[in-house]
Amino acid sequence: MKLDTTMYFITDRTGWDESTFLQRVESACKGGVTLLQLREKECTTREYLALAQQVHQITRRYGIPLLIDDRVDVALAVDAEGVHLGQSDMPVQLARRLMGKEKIIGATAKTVPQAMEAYQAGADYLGVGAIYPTTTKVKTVLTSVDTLKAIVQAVPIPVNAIGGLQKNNLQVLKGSGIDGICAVSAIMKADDPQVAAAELKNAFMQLDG
Ligand code: TZP
Ligand code: MG
Repeated sequence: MKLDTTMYFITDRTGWDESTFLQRVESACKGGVTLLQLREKECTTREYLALAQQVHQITRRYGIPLLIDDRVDVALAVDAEGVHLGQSDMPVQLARRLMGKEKIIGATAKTVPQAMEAYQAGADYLGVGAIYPTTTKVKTVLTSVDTLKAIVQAVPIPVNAIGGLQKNNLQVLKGSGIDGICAVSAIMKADDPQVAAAELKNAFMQLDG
């Protein structure tokens, strides 16, 4: 499946029962999500596998690549399209060796050196942030838009911004050269994930670079 990071949706099932969660994931897919990451920390490996399989059934129907946060084993077990690795997760080079050339491997980078290292190790795209504080439980520090721009200049792979992004606060990203945006809450907590995903994607595309 082709990598298009324009509207990258990352899950957080906190507060939703399983069937509502899956309905919301499907709704987001209908809204034009181009890449989806399953990112669930509070479950056993057995539960994570079952959830990943169910989410994969949905994403396959919409032709959207599914990436698994952190867990190369889960990604391989459900034949997901790839994995996303943070700075404390498995090194990109090792994951590439385990997953092969065809799988998508994304990495988190907060500095230019981290970005260059991830690219050289074989990452296919980078997530950079947090641009704004996040309301999720994710522990992260802010990354400036200047650093984001420097990362875009430093690597030839797609770069996405992440962290607190909403349809009405994307202006700071104008001219940054990023390829897309990542969002959890703007979609996951929206009244209607389909509308939210479509509006967020549209707001990003309107930025015009
Ligand atoms: N990494 C940096 S911020 C973040 C992650 C995984 C969470 C982003 O969530 P939200 O709700 O879009 O701020
Ligand atoms: Mg991680």
